[in-house]
Amino acid sequence: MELPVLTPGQFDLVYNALSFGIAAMGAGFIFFALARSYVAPAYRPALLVSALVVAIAAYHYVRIFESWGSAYVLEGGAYVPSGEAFNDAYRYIDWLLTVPLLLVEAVAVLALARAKSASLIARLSIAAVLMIVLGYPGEITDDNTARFIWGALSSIPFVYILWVLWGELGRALDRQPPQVRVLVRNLRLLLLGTWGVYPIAYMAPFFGLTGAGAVVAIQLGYTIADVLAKPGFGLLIYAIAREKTRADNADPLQGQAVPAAAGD
Ligand SMILES: *C/C=C(C)/C=C/C=C(C)/C=C/C1=C(C)CCCC1(C)C
Repeated sequence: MELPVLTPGQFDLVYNALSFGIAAMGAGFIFFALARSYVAPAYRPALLVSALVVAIAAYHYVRIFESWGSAYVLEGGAYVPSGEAFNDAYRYIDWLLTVPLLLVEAVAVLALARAKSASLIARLSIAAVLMIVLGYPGEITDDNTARFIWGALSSIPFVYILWVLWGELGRALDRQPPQVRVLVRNLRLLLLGTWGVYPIAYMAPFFGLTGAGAVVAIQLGYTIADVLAKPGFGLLIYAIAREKTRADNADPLQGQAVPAAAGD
């Protein structure tokens, strides 16, 4: 999209949101890397994937932040395009890598048989790649008709992913211990609630927002959704892993305390 002139308030809003994105992803990485030792070994791969997701996102947020800063110069009290492009591709490349990993996390909580998990991950990942690849041409065009058509095409795999995950997570509810059930239910709502923000932010130009308003709404929407869908989602996965560890009666903290006491 062609960059509009921004007021300092509009420029700073996106600048600060992107900066917050870096902090949230970076802190998430440290948390998930350290939290691994608080869950049973069976649940560690899910936390490792959470750590990977936020590490990839932290890197891309640094690049988006830099790109935003160099796309504008302050001139006579307004932020005007510097002539350097704002690179939206960082976001889409980030999604291409992190969305399939988030799907792996979601499927991991389902605790399905290995073959069923693998085929589910494969189908959902193909749909995720289609969703992102079809959304990109619409994201970078100034033509609203083209934006609408690409967005509609991208929504087909999007609806498929949410439909399949909603159903699978629902069926998984019955297999969970009672304390875990409410967390899986929340995970399902978080998934729907946060993934739903992306197409809404994408459609900002159709809600009467033009120029500066649309650019700011899109960047804010994607950043807030990313923080909830990556570190936020990871935290809920961690909570589920903790509960399951307790339910399996294999709390690694107790496990560590027992041999130490016995050795004294
Ligand atoms: C961490 C990043 C995540 C979870 C990204 C999710 C992205 C989407 C669900 C994007 C969906 C889109 C549509 C459904 C239509 C318009 C184009 C997209 C790509 C914004």
